[in-house]
Amino acid sequence: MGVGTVATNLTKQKGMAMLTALLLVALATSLASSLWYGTAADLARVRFLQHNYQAKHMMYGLLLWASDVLEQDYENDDTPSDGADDGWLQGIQNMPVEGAVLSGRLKGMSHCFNVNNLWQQGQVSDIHYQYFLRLLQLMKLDVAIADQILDWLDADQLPRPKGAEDVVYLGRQPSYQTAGGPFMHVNQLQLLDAITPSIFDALKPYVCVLPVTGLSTKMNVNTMPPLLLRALDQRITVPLANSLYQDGRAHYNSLDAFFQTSDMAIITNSQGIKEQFATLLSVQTRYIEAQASVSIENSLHVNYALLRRTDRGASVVIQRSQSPFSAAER
Ligand SMILES: [Ca+2]
Ligand SMILES: [Ca+2]
Repeated sequence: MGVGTVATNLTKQKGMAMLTALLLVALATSLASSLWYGTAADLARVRFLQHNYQAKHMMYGLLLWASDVLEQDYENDDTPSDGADDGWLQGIQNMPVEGAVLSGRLKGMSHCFNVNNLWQQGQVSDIHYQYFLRLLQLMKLDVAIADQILDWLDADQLPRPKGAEDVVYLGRQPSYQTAGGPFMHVNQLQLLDAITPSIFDALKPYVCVLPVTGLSTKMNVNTMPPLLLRALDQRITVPLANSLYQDGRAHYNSLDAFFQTSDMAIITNSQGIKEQFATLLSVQTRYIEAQASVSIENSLHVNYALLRRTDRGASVVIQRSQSPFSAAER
């Protein structure tokens, strides 16, 4: 073996040692970074879950607060009634609590016509149907909308004269079927054959979707817009509706007070009108949308709840959602 061969072998061995060392360093670095990443990801996950849990309980707290505020509102009232001037509409903004910032807002849902009222206990509610037809006529909209809503609500597959059942919607891409039961969200009205995007935009300030549990829901005369007041009776003119609405500041303590206001007295003195109106109207806001926002570090948690008030004013949560119950803004 010559000197040259020994030197070459030594160089090779050094090279191998260097390569092994580099590989070990690379492996150690990769292990360390994977451990660090794993730990950081675990920490982020734990923090996320902790924030979610904290936010959920803070939201429950906000809803309990809302129920208290709503109960106090009726306690302080001899004849409980709600208007746009009610204190509970103010909500709370940016209240700091234990590392979080809370905001809560309540929005009345009794200013609008609940389309689920059209079908009650297996039949058409004629008072609500006639009311809705008058509203559609005032808005110069196709009365087919009423029949199509009824076909969506009723359990059969027999289309009404201007209605639409599954056969119409199964031909769509993608296809879908009628519910054969109540609407769950006002945005579902867009699924009806007669409701185009522009018709839905026109309708959405005046209609809503609320559960009907044996009793129909009522509209609050203190918060109904003039157009919905006009739909009550063809004798209610634009000036009369505007004077009843009082630029949104109306606050009648009872339906009798509303019936006796200005020219309404002439209309409500007709036989049976008060009883008919009382089926549709009240002076209270019994359904309320609550929006709760909890901001923790850099995460924002927003949730919605639909509240129903009891006779005493306190509220119970009947639905929860990640999105509003009122129609989405375009
Ligand atoms: Ca049907
Ligand atoms: Ca039908």
